[in-house]
Amino acid sequence: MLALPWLISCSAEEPPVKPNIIWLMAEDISLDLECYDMAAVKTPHLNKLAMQGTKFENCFVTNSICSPSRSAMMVGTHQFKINAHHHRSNRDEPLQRDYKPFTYWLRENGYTTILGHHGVMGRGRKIDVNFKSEALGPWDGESRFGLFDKHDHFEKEDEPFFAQIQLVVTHRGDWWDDVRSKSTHPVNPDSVVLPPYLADHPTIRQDWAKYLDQVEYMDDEVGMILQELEQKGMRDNTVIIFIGDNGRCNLRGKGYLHDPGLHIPLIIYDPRGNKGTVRKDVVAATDITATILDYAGMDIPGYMTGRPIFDTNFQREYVFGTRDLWDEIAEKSRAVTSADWKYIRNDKPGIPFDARQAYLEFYRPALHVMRKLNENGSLNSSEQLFFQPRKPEEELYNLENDPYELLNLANDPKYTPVLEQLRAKTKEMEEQMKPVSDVYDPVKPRAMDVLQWVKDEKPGQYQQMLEGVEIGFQRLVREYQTRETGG
Ligand SMILES: [Ca+2]
Repeated sequence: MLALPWLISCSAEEPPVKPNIIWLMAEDISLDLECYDMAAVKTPHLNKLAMQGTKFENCFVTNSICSPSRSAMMVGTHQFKINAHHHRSNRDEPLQRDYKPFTYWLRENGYTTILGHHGVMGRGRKIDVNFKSEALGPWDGESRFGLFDKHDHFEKEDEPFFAQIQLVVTHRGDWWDDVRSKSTHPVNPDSVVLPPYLADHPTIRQDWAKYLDQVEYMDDEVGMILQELEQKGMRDNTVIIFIGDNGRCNLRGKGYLHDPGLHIPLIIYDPRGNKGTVRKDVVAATDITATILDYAGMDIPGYMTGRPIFDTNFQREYVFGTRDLWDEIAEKSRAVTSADWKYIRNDKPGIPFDARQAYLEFYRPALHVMRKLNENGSLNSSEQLFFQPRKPEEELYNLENDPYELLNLANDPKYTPVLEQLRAKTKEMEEQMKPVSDVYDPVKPRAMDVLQWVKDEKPGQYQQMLEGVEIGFQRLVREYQTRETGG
């Protein structure tokens, strides 16, 4: 057995040395890494981390878009319970008494908490939670709402430290073409393997390849951070957690309770051991929060719905997923996922999967291509699933036989007992997670106005978008705002 410095320093009299903890959060990715068998992508740094650590094959977020999912992880409690389930809502409302961001507890226990990194794209400082918060400063939950102590740099004097670093590159943005054009090994669109619910079309292959280019860029950023740890002599006392904040931004992914929306990569590297372990049990993203407090040697607060993953008593049968408001689409869907089954209840079946949400019109080239193919009658039955005029009221999938969730068994009498069990489980979890408050204060999305403006004022670019070209949402927002202010 390797003698690690922090183990040597432990004796019966001394408390164990607290490890540094780095939480890397990649935006909008499903299991799209080489170590999860995604074709055509190379992720050597994350492959190595998985080989030296623990790779989780069944980790699920509790909501498939940024802010509700991140709110849940920040508190370690399901976003529904803390009334943070509506995207970009309630930003002026403090968390209810007794609930605290987990960084509060880390700070109470001697950790320096750090947000961002000096070397990653955009500095990795995104927070995006649906309760009153500030990036830096103290927290008391009443007049002070700071989540972290400092930005961008971890140093010896910060030890033990916790750093949360956002890896934004995989989020759709105007930089995607640039990243691809500068890649010395751009992903070959002919080598990608598309899921069966996407049409095999050159534009869709190109978009998929471009997405994988971003994943490779992100992997390089992980490599850079690992190198910095090595150089600073922190590699042997730093736990590294890698996760996606929600699934990939494509059909059935981000925004949906289907597998690509909820199912995320999770790799935990602990220099003390567990090397090369693969775990297939079900884990919720909120469990990561509890695991971090566990690493810090702390008890888990009673309000947390997450549980420490490495506790010998850890056992989770289901992850409860919800999808509620996102911009102008006020959805209401609930799901439970086990290792073998997925059940989804769609309380608003009249809102189709293709809900024509303004923001997403800019950011899903496959959607525009497939809408046209659908109008021409050129989609097969798996590809058509997304374009049904209504959602099914209930969906039931056998994940073992049908990992792409193509065959809805909800109306198959053979599976009625499973359906009834999971339906009841969903209701039970919804009751358990009943929100502690009913404040509802959403932010008005600007994408609707920008989309209308592009239609009216930039018909050429709008037309391009309908052909599957990403026309640059962020640039257009800036232009629209400049026009609005007349400056
Ligand atoms: Ca995200």
